[in-house]
Amino acid sequence: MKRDCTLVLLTLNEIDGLRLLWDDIPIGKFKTVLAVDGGSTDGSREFLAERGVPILDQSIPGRGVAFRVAAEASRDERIVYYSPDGNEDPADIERLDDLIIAGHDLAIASRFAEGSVNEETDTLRPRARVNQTLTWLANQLFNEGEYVTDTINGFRAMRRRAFLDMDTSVKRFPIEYQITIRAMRRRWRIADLPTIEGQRAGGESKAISWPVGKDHLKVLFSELPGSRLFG
Ligand SMILES: Nc1nc2c(ncn2[C@@H]2O[C@H](COP(=O)(O)OP(=O)(O)O)[C@@H](O)[C@H]2O)c(=O)[nH]1
Ligand SMILES: [Mg+2]
Repeated sequence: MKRDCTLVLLTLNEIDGLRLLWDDIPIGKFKTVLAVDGGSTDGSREFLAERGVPILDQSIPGRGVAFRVAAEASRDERIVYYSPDGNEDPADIERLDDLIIAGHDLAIASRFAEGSVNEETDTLRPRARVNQTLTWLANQLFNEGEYVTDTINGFRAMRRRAFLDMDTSVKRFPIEYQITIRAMRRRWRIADLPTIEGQRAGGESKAISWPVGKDHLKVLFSELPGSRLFG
């Protein structure tokens, strides 16, 4: 029996990753597989179309928009978001869904849990430090449950209806942060899945550090009225 779950591939010029990872993505296990494409021009769309993957377009760019387009189009109970760029280990796709089946509301592949590996090669690890600071802040302000070690990674699973009911608003990268914070505010059961982050397969990251970092802080502040500081 196939999983009552939609596997979503998020693409914006990821042809190298798609070629490298395709055979390891457990396509046949999911009732629905679809791609949300942000306007690729590198052959990603053709690659997916040749393999029978329906491609949804987004009217405006951004990962946040893509998350909602996928959830609105799906008819399945659960949803897993996967970005085929080399950073995310396809072996974790089914594990994330299993955590939702086991009763969690949100399952996140964590780059900072015990047993995780973060791909950053720079010895000062600026990206990891910023990530971990944002994660610490979210935990301090919103989390009453167990510490969530990676609030920002996009590789995650949820129940589809519950995600739509959350009524997220972020259009671009910090969508994951908004989801995690709202999940904390709603006291969702959040699972950390230690993951091994791989190197990007090709192309370039679309997340430019400073603007993206600033956008995360904006999300943090916009969620503040619901923080523990305000009771
Ligand atoms: N559909 C869609 N995918 C996007 C968009 N922006 C980025 N992505 C995809 O999201 C994933 C993560 O983006 P990436 O640039 O690698 O961010 P990083 O992993 O944080 O450096 C990749 O698979 C991108 O192709 C977008 O606007 N729409
Ligand atoms: Mg990436």
